[in-house]
Amino acid sequence: MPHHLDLPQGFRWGASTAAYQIEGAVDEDGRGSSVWDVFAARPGAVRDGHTGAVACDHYHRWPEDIALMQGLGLDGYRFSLAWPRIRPTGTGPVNEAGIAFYDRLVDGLLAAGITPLPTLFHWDLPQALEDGGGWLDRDTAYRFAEYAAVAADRLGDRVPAWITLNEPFVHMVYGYALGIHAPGRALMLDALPAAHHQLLGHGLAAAALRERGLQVMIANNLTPVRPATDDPADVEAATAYDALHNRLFTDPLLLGRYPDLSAFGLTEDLGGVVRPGDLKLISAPGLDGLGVNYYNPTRIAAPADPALPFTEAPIEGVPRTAFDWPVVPDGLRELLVGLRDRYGAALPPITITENGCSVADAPAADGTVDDPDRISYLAGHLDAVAAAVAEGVDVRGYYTWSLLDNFEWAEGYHQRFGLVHVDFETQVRTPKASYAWYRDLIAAHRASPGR
Ligand code: PNW
Repeated sequence: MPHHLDLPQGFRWGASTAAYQIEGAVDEDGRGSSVWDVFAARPGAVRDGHTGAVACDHYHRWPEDIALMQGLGLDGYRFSLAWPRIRPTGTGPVNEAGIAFYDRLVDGLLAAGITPLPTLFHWDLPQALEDGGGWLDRDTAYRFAEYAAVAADRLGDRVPAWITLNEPFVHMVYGYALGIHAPGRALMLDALPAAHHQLLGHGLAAAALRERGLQVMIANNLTPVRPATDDPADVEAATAYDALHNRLFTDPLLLGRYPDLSAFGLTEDLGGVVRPGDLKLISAPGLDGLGVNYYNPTRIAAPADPALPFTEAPIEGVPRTAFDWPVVPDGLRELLVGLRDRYGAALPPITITENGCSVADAPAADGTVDDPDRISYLAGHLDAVAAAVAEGVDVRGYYTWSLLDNFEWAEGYHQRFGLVHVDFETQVRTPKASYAWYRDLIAAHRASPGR
């Protein structure tokens, strides 16, 4: 039975991926080295020493992957451009062979009736820029805008809407504060300049896209934050965490100012990093859409250790994914309604740009891959989107993470998020039960939209 969803006519159905997680071909056609190539080569950085050197070999198998998207009946496909393919050292000449790959991909998508939705930066910074300080260095924001202009000049005739950054929060925290992701720096709160410089890069790139008549979005990792108890110390800690995870990356874009980060000992100018005029550059281009990546809510308690003003508390009594992330579909409704309540008229239309779960999928003896846990995860979260829409939130589309099992960063190939199983020995793709379920859901919604 196809699941019935009360979502608007014209709601856009999609799937998401990212360059380093699927492309492979890291040394082909003039691609430069990225921070992820270097980080993954460090002993102990990625589980079992996995790297993205081959990944899903999408660089060569993209026609087969587009056929899989077509089989789903997708309206849109969110992927990312590898900056080191387009401008290998981040500053030098443009690499035509790298652009040619995205030309082929975009043309292939359009021929299949699928709208391309590229992300300009999904964490694979050219290593040459990292050697100069990466996102801790203000210049990286200007280099990002130059690269955005090149990509827009070459692909903008066929690509209407663009996402500048993927999850600047996760990139700052995992990449620069904790060192779990590339570039592997563990600076704790000294990572904050990476937040501002990514946002500045967004603002400068957004202006370049706008000048070329293109639409601009950003994909933020957002989470509803719940205090562990109603004890005022827990509530205060939850407010501090919300400012760091959510508002730090959304207030500057929509309200033109940073949230109060005094709980972290930070001044309004983030210790002198924010220069006069920056917030105008960040907010002035405006956003045509806010991309929301949602996986789970966050529960926060008063600090156990005084170095940080919060501590994360476990969410009990709910199912967990193979990644051990709690499954709380209503958290997505709560998040969407909370965004509308917080930002009101300043909130642009929302697209869910990632949502999905890791399941320990393996083909059965007959070759099929049954993933009921993923189907129930997706069904529950789509119901939550429909519930938010019923409460008046303007949500325009849903892109599931992910089309394919892929290189899951520090977890290597151990976490499988795909609607399509990938055998990383043979590169054989096998659509899972969730693939057929999503295909049928999209078809049923098109045949009878809810509102
Ligand atoms: C996102 N967390 O990353 C990324 O955009 C994807 O590239 C990634 O594959 C996907 O989610 C699944 O992990 C996240 O710990 C990484 O809260 C970590 C977290 C959230 C998102």
